[in-house]
Amino acid sequence: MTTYITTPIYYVNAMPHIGHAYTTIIADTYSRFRCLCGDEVCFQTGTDEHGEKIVQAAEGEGISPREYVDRISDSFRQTWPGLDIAPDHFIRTTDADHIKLVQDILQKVYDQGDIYFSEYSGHYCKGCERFLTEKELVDGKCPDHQTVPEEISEQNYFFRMSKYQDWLIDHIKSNPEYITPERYRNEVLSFLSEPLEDLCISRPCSRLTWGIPLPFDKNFVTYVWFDALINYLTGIGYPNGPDFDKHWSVAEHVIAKDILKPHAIYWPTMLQSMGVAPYQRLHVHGYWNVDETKMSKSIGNVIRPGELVEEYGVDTVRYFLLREMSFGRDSSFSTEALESRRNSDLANDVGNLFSRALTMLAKYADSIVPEIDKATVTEEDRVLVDALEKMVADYTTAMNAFEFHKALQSIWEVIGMLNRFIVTNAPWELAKDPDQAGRLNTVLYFLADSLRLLALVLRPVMPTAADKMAVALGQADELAKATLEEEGCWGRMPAGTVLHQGEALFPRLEKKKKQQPQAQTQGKGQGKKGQAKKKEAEPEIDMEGLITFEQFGEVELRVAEIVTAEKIKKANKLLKLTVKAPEERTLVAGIALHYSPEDLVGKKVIIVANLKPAKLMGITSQGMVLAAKETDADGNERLVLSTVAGDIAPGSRVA
Ligand code: ME8
Repeated sequence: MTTYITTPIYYVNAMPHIGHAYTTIIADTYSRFRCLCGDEVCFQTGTDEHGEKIVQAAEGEGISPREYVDRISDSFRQTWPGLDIAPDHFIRTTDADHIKLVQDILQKVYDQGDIYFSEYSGHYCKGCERFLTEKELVDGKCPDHQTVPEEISEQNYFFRMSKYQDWLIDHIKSNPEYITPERYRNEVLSFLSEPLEDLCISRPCSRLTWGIPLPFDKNFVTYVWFDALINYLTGIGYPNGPDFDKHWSVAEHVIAKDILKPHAIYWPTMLQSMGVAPYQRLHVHGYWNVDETKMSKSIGNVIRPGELVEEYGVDTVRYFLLREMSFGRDSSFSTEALESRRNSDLANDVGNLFSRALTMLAKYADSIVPEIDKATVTEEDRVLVDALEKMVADYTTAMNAFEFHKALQSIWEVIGMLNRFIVTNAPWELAKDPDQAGRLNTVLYFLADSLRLLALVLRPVMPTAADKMAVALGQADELAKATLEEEGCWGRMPAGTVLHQGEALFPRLEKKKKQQPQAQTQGKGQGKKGQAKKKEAEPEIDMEGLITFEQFGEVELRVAEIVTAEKIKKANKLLKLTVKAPEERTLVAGIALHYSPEDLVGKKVIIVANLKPAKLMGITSQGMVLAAKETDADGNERLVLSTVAGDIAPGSRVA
C-alpha cells in the first residue's frame, strides 16, 4: 500500500512556532505509523512564498522578497530535523517546476472556459489575502484579523467555482470520511447550503508583482491560494510523473481549522475543473493557544519549538503535543501542563516501567531474556496478552482515524497494567524461592516482550526514545525494520536476547524549588550496599517528587455541610456556597456546569480548610471544595464532588 500525506505549506512571513510544529509532527507521526504498517510513504511539507504578506514582511526587513523567502524557508527546513520530523519532500512555491505547473493548469482551466474576466468590488482582507463576503464580517471587521477590510473595486479573473457547488455537496455527503472530524464536515456543508460565489484568482500587477504571472494576461499575477494549493500536485510529479497516480489516489491533507475553506471548497472544485480526482481525506485540527490566550507576536507569547526541544527534549515535546490535544479541538499550551505530562506519563509511567523491568532482568536473569516456563503461565498472564493485543488493535484504529490522543491513551492503559503486573508478581519475592524459578522466568519474559511491543508502537510518536528502548532491548535492527503485522503481536521477543540497561529514558524534571524529602528510609542515592543486609524491598522506586507525611499534614482537609448554594451573576461556572465546617464560611466553587444549587444543599463535601482566602467575582472564598475531574477522549470534562462514605459531623478532619 501507499500513503501520501501533506501539511500546509507555511507562509514565510513568520518563523515556525508550535502551531506549525504540531501539524508537521502529526504528519510525520502518521507517516512513520504508515511505514510501520508496511506502506511506501511520501510525506510532503514546504513553504508558501508569494503574495502581499511576504512583500510586506520583506519590506519590514529592508531586503528583497527573494532574499527574504530564501532565508525564512530555510529556517522552516532547518527546524524540522530538530523535532525528528523527516519529510520526504520539501516544496517551495518559488521552485521552477511549481511555477510552470501553476501556469499550465491556469491555461488549461482558462482554455476550457472555467476562468473569466470581470469587475469586482468587495471587502478585501490583507491578512486573509482574499475578499470576504458580507456575512463573514463581524462588526464590519475580519473575525480572524480584527481589522476593517479595505473596499476594493477592480477588474480581475474569476474561477467558476459556483459551477461545481452541487457536485461538491454530493461528494462530501456521499464520502463521510472526506472531511474529518465531523464538526468540520458539517461546517463546510453548512457553508455550502448558501449559493457559492466564484473565486477571484488574480491580482493586478499594479498592486502585486510578487506572484506567478497569469499565462494568458501578463498584467496579472495569480492569487496566492490558486498557486499554493497546487503544491500538492507538483510535489508528486503531476501530470506525467511515474508515481503520480499511485500517490494521488491516496492523498491525505492535514491542516488547521483556519484554512478549512480553501482546502474543503476551493481545492476540490479546482481539481474537478482540471479533471483530477478529489483527494482522499482532509484532516482538520484545532488551534493551540498559550495559557488560554491566542498566540500572537504582539502579546509576545509565541512558543518556538526549538526552545522547547532544548529545554525538554524532542520526545517530550512530540508526546505532549500529540497527547494533550484532542485532534480537532483547540488546546491550551502551558509549560506546567508539559512538565506535568513529562513527570507523570513519561518519567513515572513509561520511564519507570522500563528501568524497573530492565533492572530486574539484569538482577534475576543476567540481562538475558529467559525462556517462558509454560507450566507457570497464569490466567492473569493471559489477560495481559489479551490487553497487549487489544492495545495494538485500538492503537491502529485510532492512528488511522487521526485520534492520536486516543492511541496514546490505549498504550498508557497497558503501561499502567504492566506496572501493576510487577507489583502483584513481585519478582524480588519469587527470586528468593528456588521453587519459583520457572515462574520468575515467565514473569521476566512477559516484561521483556511487553517492553518490545511498547517500543514498537511508540516509534512513530517518539522516534528517539523508541530507538533507545530498542537498543536497551537488544532489538535495534529488528525494530527499525519491523512492521506491525509481523512484530505487533505477543511473544516475538527471542529468548536469549541480550539486554543493555542504558541511561534513564525520561529523567524527572528537577523542580525549581525542590524540598528534600524527609523521613524516607530508602531511595535514590542509597547505594545497593546499604540495602544488602535488609529485607529486600521492591527495587528502584524513584522518591523524587514525592512528599512526606509532614508535608501532607500541612493541608487541613475537613468535612463541610453545604447550607446554601446560589449562582453568581456573570460567572457561569461558579457557585457561591455557605458551608458549616463546623463554623460557617463562604466558598466559591467552579462547579456550576456540573451541579445545580438545589441539588447541593445538605450535601457533605470535603474542603481544604486552611487555604488563604481569595477573592473571586468580588466574593471572598475561604477555602476550596474538592472534586474529581474526568476528561473523556473528546476533551469533555465532568466534575464529581468528593464526599464522605458515611454520616459524620461537619468540621471532622480528613486525614
Ligand atoms: O495558511 N495552532 O500558511 P500559515 C495550530 N500558506 N496550528 C497552527 C497554529 C495554531 N495556533 N497556527 C498555525 C497558510 N498553525 C498557507 C497555507 S496550504 C496550500 C497554504 C498551522 O503559515 C496550521 O497547520 O498561515 C495552520 O493551518 C497553518 O499553520 C497555517 O499556516
